[in-house]
Amino acid sequence: MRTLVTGGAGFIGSNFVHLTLDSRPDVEITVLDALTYAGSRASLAGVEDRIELVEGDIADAELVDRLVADHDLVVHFAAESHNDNSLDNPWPFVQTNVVGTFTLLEAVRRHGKRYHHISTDEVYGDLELDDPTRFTEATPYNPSSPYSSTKGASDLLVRAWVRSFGVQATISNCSNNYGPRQHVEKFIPRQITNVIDGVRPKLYGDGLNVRDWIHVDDHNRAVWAIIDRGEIGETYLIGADGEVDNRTVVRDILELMDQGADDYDHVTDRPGHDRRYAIDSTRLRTELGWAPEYPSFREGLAATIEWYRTHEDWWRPMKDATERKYAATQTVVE
Ligand code: NAD
Ligand code: TDX
Repeated sequence: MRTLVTGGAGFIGSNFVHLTLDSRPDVEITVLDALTYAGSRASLAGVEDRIELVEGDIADAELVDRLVADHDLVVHFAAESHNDNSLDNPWPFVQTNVVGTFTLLEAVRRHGKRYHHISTDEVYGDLELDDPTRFTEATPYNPSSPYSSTKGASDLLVRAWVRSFGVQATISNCSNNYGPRQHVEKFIPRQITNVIDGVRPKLYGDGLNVRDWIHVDDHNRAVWAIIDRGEIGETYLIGADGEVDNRTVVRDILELMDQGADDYDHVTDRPGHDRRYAIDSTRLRTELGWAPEYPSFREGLAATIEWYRTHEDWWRPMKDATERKYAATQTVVE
């Protein structure tokens, strides 16, 4: 199966490429990636000779048309993905997440190709800490940030292209991923690399916000389950029952890295900061037989810390610029 992976040089997309090459000998991969600040050839180290890497923009209609025509399946990971950046400058989020997705959909419509759309639980907005409900496929869209609203817009385009034009698409909305090759702007890698550098972890606001963590390989195995066995036109939520508050994550990282559990700082909160995300993945589990393979968040976290300890060459080039950017807007608060 000839598969076009957009965003395959980013965090989740590159892990998808590695996992697929390890487990699916029937799949040939082309990566389409603009190699923005978030994408790097280094994330595809070791598999360069087994894939084709096309450096280009998903909003380039001519390029996308040519590539889609030549593949059986498109798995669409490419996005502007960081909430903090979307608050600073929303335009690239509209361009890549909305116009880029539109461009891909038009190409798969013209050529009649299978399309899987990667999205996020953030399209559903947030939950109160004491709300007993979790997000399901039926939860109404209610995004908070420029990032999540552009992802929601892209999901709605996919639904409309299925209904109006019969495009052969599926959608997945996943919770927060962690694992190797995640950019150091994101919460977990930022704190691990801070600790390696002797810098105290930075917790936004009161630190009681909850995220529902899943290992990136469990996410990507679910993506394959949906491509293999999912129903066309349907949406599947992906989550591993991994709700943890941010303060606990920081304390776990400090303990696993032999530091005092209270050696962190509170910094300026993110404007509009979503309080809690929580996924009910019953549909994926019962209809498609998926289950997470990582035994626990803490074990996955320990393995992730080990990856950053042994791959400083991968993250060091992006660390200083990332922290300089944060320093411009975040200060330590009591
Ligand atoms: P990332 O920022 O690490 O990677 C994004 C990749 O897309 C990069 O390689 C970048 O170069 C590429 N890209 C950006 N703009 C492009 C463009 N215009 N044309 C071509 N390539 C472009 O993001 P990620 O965390 O790997 O997220 C991947 C997908 O998964 C996104 O769609 C995101 O919304 C979704 N998602 C992420 C999470 C998470 O926790 N990280 C959770 C759920 C869903
Ligand atoms: O330094 C930090 N300190 C901190 O307390 C950073 C970078 C983040 N945080 C908090 C904010 C969030 O409550 O940690 C939590 C996680 O933050 P991010 O890593 O920025 O992720 P989030 O905003 O939850 O969004 C992520 O999950 C859903 C991904 O970035 C999205 O692409 C995905 O859709």
